[in-house]
Amino acid sequence: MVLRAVDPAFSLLAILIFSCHFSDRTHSPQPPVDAAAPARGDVARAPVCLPPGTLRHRRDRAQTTSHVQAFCMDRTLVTRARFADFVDQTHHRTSAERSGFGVESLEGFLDWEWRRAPGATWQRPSSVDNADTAGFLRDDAPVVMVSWHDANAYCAWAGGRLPTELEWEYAMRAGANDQRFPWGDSVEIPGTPPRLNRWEGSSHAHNDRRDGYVYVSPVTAFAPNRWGLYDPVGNVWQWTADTYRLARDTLDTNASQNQRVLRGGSWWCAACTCEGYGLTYRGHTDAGAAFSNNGFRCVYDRALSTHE
Ligand SMILES: [Ca+2]
Repeated sequence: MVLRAVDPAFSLLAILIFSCHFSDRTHSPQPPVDAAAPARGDVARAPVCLPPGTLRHRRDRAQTTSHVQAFCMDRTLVTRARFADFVDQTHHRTSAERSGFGVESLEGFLDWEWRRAPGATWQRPSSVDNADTAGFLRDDAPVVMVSWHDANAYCAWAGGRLPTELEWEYAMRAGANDQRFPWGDSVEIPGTPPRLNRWEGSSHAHNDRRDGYVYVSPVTAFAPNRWGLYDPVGNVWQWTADTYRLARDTLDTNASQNQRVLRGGSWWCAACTCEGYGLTYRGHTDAGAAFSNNGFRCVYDRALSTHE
């Protein structure tokens, strides 16, 4: 069942606020190293190990250079199949299961409209069943309706942690300095296949389906970036470890311990709303919130053998 009106008390929570940070980057040029060669059909289980490097980036009108230590990162977003393994072994109860609802947006809603979906969980993220929402239920779909707390618990179980914003951007840029997307500054390259899963259409009343997906897409549906990481942007927002601050790198009285940063944009992001997909945008929401367009991947401080 879906509430038929926007819950005003929840609207602020439901809307991700985006700010643009067009950055000036320099990266270590060394190629990444596979932690383990992926077996056929098992690409999601093989993390990629990235070299150390530096990012020279602009934040809040100031330019700074940050050093990034070597780390390994999940090649793909965490899938429903992997999250199911975690739940089977730990009996973890997600934030949505505890609260009794998730938050969703569906084709036909108004732009920026999100609604509580009572009973929605990572296992059944959508309140409606149709050919498009069936994509949420694939084993190789990214897990959604997971809070920041759920993502942290999963990554700890997997022997890792959530990436910092710096690590996330370093990995997803893969050396693409001063670009809005890993492949350039334009979201589309004429004559080539779509590069990411985003919302296509003049509004959320109708999706043009040009990239093939209204909601989530399988985690290897689109080409990876040059370091072999899939869905560097688009598909689902990715939780990071960082607390959201209006002015990053500064002390800020608006900082909230409950607001965590997400990066990358999602299937819901569109030219008619936020254009949040891309390398320069930041999203943020409550650490306990579970949305149908939020997911995550983990990083590891050393090469590891993934869970079997
Ligand atoms: Ca799409």
